[in-house]
Amino acid sequence: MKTTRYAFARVAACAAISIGIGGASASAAAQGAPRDTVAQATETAEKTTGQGEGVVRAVDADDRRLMITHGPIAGPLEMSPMTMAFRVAPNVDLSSLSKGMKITFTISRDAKGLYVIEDVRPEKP
Ligand SMILES: [Cu+2]
Repeated sequence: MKTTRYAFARVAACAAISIGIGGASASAAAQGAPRDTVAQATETAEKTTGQGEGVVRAVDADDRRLMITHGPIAGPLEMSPMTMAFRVAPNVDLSSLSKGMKITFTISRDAKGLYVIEDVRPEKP
């Protein structure tokens, strides 16, 4: 449990950086707007999606976050391989996921720079 918490804290910096790119989201957070509300409100045509592959490192069902070690993500979302935590969309069933599972996933980034996992598919053995 301790290592999981530490890992989430460590990757929070990565998330903070990506959130920080869209300056507007920082001011929204400063005004006390819940992030989920912001994410839903900005679900527009500016949302960009991409596909990734990775391994589940931790499942945080309470905060609806997934820690994933992912490979390179191609396309407009272009990301190099790393371990990071993602927010997970409400429709994704986290109960079917566990540590060590290989997955493919769909992520989106909204106009504010927030990444959300929209879909997760466990890799077939
Ligand atoms: Cu990443």
